[in-house]
Amino acid sequence: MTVEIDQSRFENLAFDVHDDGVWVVTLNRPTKRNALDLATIDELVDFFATAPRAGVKAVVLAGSGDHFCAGLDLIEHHDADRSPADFMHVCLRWHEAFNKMEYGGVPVIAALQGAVVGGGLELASSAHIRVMDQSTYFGLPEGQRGLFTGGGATIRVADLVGKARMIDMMLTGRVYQGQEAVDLGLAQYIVEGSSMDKAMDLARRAAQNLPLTNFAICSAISHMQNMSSFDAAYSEAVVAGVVNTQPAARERLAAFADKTAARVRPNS
Ligand code: 1HE
Repeated sequence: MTVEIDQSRFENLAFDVHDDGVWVVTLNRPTKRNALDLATIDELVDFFATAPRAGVKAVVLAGSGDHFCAGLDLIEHHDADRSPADFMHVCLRWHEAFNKMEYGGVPVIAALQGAVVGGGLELASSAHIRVMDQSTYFGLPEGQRGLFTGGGATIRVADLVGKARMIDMMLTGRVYQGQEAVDLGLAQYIVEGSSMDKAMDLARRAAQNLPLTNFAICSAISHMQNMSSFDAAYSEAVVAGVVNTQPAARERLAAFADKTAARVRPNS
């Protein structure tokens, strides 16, 4: 069951497809600092709904230009003069996109630079791995704009940094950057050079895992966090029953048994 991703459908996302199944997906509105208008959200829903059935082994999510993403398209929001119901539906569409990322089963590695703010941080926090560089900074400027988060920050950003820090970021406009952002959990990696190079390296490594194993890692763990420990343990057993008996794993287990598989060693 493989479906095709018709790249001609997309205007705000650009794709670079590699032979090893890694897709680089780039938010492509640099003149608007990759602000998320509705059309871009629709394209994210479209891509991430299809990717798990299209043989995409890993995604590197990037932003073109100097900034990853400036969050909600404030100009579109201003001009549309939306009703509460309209904006609720906008938010539900954002949730659909970001849930498809987090729960879709395809590893998503965000390559971050410059501003990762507001809805941009909500987008980044839906990725499984975040890589930042020295220019990257994180903020939730909603408070200063007279707005509130609507793309899942109350769940995902609070999960990464804790409730108190998220409230401080929103109340005071506090920005995090550098090693401190990594120490807080906003990113897992910080690099001196390009976040893209490191993200590609991580994506290539993840793409070598069996797809069903990656599916479990990039779907089941998030689902299980939403369950009681009792139900999560049960679900873990069911998922492990399926994943750990997959025929494709036998070769890897045999390689361990005959001592040809790499051993786990400390970093040199
Ligand atoms: C935008 C947006 C945007 C830039 N919507 N158009 N997000 C924010 O509050 C962040 C708002 N943006 C910024 O603080 C800055 O633009 C940046 C730090 C991201 C970049 O600064 P800079 O100096 O490189 O760019 P700029 O000169 O501010 O903007 C360049 C252009 O991008 C300009 O358009 P132009 O047509 O006048 O050239 C800006 O209008 C445009 N632009 N950011 C629309 N966000 C589901 S709820 C989520 C709620 C939120 O995300 S609230 C947080 C919104």
